[in-house]
Amino acid sequence: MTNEAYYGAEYCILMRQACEQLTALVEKWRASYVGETDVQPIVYCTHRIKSPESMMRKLAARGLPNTPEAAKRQVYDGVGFRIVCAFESDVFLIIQHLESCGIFTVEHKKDYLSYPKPNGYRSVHLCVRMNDSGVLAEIQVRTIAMDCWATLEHQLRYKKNVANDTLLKSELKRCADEIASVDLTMQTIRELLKEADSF
Ligand code: 0O2
Repeated sequence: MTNEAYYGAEYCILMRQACEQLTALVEKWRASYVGETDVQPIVYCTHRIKSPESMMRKLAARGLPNTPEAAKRQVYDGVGFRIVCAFESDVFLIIQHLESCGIFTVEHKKDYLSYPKPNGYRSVHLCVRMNDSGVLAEIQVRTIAMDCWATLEHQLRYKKNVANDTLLKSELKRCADEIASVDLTMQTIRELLKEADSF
């Protein structure tokens, strides 16, 4: 089924507009950071509109009515926008910018960076409502290292029934912990270089 057939053509336009507004916001920040800091905080962004099949699975899993209306009113990540940052401190910097940008209202915040999920997943999610259209969106902000883990983990096992799961889970968790340690070391190296620069 196409997005238009499921969400409706008009709503699809609003969803795409939300992606464009978020992209423009990020591009504005990227342009204003050039030359100001040591490393560009935002490495890249991606966005997607959740496929009808994936949305229907989520509605069913949450026990919500299997209707496009429920999808539009009760699920935030119909529009998913991801911002991938260089360092952990950049994640919190970008979250601060997002919270005060004025183009949407933050309705929930999930800080899996300060409080990682048991499987090792680390990101900050803002569940937002666009101020002009009322469209719901989920903005995920994470480091480039964690994005690498999350992308592979998503393909390998997230929400899949896999044989030999205990070993897989613990190996993926070990990788997530190693990545968290790399993020911390990179952050420390950055601070040391900044200090050296300021002498
Ligand atoms: P997709 O294919 O990315 O769209 P949920 O747990 O999804 O039922 P909720 O409230 O939407 O409920 O959860 P949350 O925590 O905000 O997660 C929403 C999205 O975050 C997920 O979307 C994933 O993109 C990402 N995410 C959350 N936890 C994990 C994880 O453990 N591993 C990975 N790789 N990604 C995660 P969807 O709809 O599940 O999937």
